[in-house]
Amino acid sequence: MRENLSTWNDTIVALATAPGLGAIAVIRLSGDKAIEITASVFSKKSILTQPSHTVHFGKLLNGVDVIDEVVVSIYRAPKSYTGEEVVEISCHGAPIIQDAILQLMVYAGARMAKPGEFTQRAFLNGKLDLTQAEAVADLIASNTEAARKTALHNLKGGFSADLQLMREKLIKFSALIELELDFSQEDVAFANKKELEILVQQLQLKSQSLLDSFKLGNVIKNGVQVAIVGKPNAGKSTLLNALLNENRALVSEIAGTTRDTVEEYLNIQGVLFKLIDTAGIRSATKDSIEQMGIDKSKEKILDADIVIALFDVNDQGLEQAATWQSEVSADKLILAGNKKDLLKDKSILGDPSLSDVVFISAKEKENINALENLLFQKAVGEGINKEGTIVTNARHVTSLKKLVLALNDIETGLQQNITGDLLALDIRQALHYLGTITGQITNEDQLDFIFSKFCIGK
Ligand SMILES: Nc1nc2c(ncn2[C@@H]2O[C@H](COP(=O)(O)OP(=O)(O)OP(=O)(O)O)[C@@H](O)[C@H]2O)c(=O)[nH]1
Ligand SMILES: [Mg+2]
Repeated sequence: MRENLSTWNDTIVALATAPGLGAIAVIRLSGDKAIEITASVFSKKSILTQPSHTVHFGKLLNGVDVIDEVVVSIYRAPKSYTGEEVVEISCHGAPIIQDAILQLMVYAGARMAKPGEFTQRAFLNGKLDLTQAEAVADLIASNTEAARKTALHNLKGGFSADLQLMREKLIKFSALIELELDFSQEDVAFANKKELEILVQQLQLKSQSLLDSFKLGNVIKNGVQVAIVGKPNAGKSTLLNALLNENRALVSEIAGTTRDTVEEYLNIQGVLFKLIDTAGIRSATKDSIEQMGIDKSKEKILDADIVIALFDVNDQGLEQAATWQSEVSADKLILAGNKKDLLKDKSILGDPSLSDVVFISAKEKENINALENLLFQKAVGEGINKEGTIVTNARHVTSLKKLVLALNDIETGLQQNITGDLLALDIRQALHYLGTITGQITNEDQLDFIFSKFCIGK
């Protein structure tokens, strides 16, 4: 498959920096003719014979027209990002210059690169495996510290290393069992079935823990949806403003102020939370617009990863807390008792049936930190500080799930003492799914799909 795909011998070109005005822009070429093409429009000295990892100042010429004064960096194959001949041209950052140079390169024989094509070539040339290539996209898209760290861990091969070790051990067993099949007349046993059983159990544990890490991985990569819900006037919009530290949502003493949902992002300790302020929920309203808001709030409760059920502690706090506990599952519910500054009878704060409640004053910004910590704990737990790999990619989850099933088949087979040829089939199946994750086994459509999500120039 790789041989087939790497027959793309076009030289590609793209803008590597963000489009638009900047002090400097970088245009990158990769392919057999990258240096040749650049040399044909570069003046002052010939870069054709220059060694790898060198930079050269000169002019880019369209005939006799000077397009720009540029710095050209040369990376010779295989010591480059893509593993091919690579040239990076740093030019002045005007969009008109960027366009002129791209056109010049296409005229001189390069082709515009597709999204992710540089990284795809790096993968096809064995510079990166698939999980590492995917981590490049994640790294570029990362918008929090936690997302950056996880992507970097995977880019350095953290995820692949875990899987590669498993794969090698399994390949060894597969080889031994196939050897047994060759000698089947002679009744010899090369593979130790007990050892295989132990390996399969270790693999099951490992894949399961990788699968479990996806809940956290998803949080890190995509953020956490938090719906702030409660009765009208509970102080939901005031709480949103307190968490954001700005007056984002309209606050008033009139019940039913918020009609449409208001959404804003909050970064807590490197994890992104999408806070959604909703319309207050009351059982009966004649106002049809308010009713639409209420229906939307109920939808948000279903969609949210975490629900902050906010109630006024001065208004039947015990009853309200109990209602929320019966309506929202405990794993996503945070109960917040608001307006504690107005409490006349403070005994409610020590009430054992309200031990799960965080008491706050949104208006006075009291205990907002405790609520933030609770949000972080609920979404992430201790996971983020743990060593090890966190799966963030839905494609990997699908393959891991299939891997777990294949491993279960091997285990059952071993218990039922099935014949070597059937066992070998099951092992091959498990190896297949392991291979699809790191990209040893893949198909062209899938690769195109993965790389099409990259940005152009990477
Ligand atoms: N004393 C006190 N007043 C608060 C507190 N939080 C909110 N309020 C007041 O309660 C009133 C309602 O606040 P909002 O934030 O608009 O309430 P809401 O839950 O968004 O209301 P709706 O959008 O109508 O559903 C306002 O007058 C706020 O100033 C608090 O902690 N203490
Ligand atoms: Mg409101």
